[in-house]
Amino acid sequence: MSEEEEDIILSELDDEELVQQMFDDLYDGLKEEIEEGVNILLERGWQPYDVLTKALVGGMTIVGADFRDGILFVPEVLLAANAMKGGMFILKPLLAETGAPRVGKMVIGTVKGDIHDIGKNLVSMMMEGAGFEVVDLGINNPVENYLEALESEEPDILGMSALLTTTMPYMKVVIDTMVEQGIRDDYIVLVGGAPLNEEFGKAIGADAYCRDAAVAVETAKEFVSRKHNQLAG
Ligand code: B12
Repeated sequence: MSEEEEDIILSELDDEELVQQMFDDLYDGLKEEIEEGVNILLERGWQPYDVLTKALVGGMTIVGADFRDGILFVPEVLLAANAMKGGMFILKPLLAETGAPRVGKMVIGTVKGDIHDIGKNLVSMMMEGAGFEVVDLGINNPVENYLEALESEEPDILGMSALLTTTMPYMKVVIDTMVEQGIRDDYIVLVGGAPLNEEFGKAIGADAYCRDAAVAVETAKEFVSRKHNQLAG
């Protein structure tokens, strides 16, 4: 084995090198290495949220760019997503461990025709960490799934995720159906996903578009406290 091919020992790298190596490992879809990297950063005292955003989301951004540019294809991106999920699985209980009091309930799901779930899962994790109860409907949800969950779960918030320009208009189908049934104003509707923006959120009648999971938490808290104040007053 030549010098370059020798196995890299992750624990011997400094933080910056390790994060760079994790970008490479995520790119290569190496789940075990990603899990090891996450554990090492945690052992070194990194906050779970920093591991998530700096190492995992940072790595996925690179994957996203190369997917867009036709350098990576679906099978490779699936492996990268799988590696990312391995890391997220370790972080999930830690992010949820903040002991925050229950502040509200959210039903969340990716819309019909769309199977991207990493962003949605991240939002769920961060919301749980902030004290929200989250009911996750998974991917590829037709309007009926959302309506059934709203009725049975009685959440404060409905969250919808879409990563494709072809599936994002489906959010409007869901909101329009809620309007038709006279239940739109009973819920706070938050939408998110890479191709969306604030203007789109307004145009389809959502309460807010959230750029990332941290903004989702802040926005959710704000709307829920506003709602409770209205009810009280
Ligand atoms: C991983 C990935 C995949 C994986 C998904 C694995 C999985 N389990 O999710 C696989 C390989 C399966 C895949 C498949 C496809 N993909 Co894809 N994929 C991606 C990629 C690289 C990363 C997405 C991701 O996970 N990002 C990381 C997370 C953390 O970010 P996020 O999803 O944006 O979420 C954050 C925010 O948006 C927000 N948020 C998200 N959801 C919500 C919801 C709420 C309520 C709130 C408040 C906030 C919020 O908070 C999140 C956390 O901060 C993107 C590239 C990109 N730039 O987004 C392409 C991308 C989305 N995919 C794309 C395409 C074209 C496809 C395919 C059609 C490819 C094909 N030819 O088959 C299929 C579609 C399958 C389908 N029907 O859904 C295109 C979409 C282009 C477009 N204009 O529509 C992109 C943009 C790549 C590109 N540039 O070409 N993909």
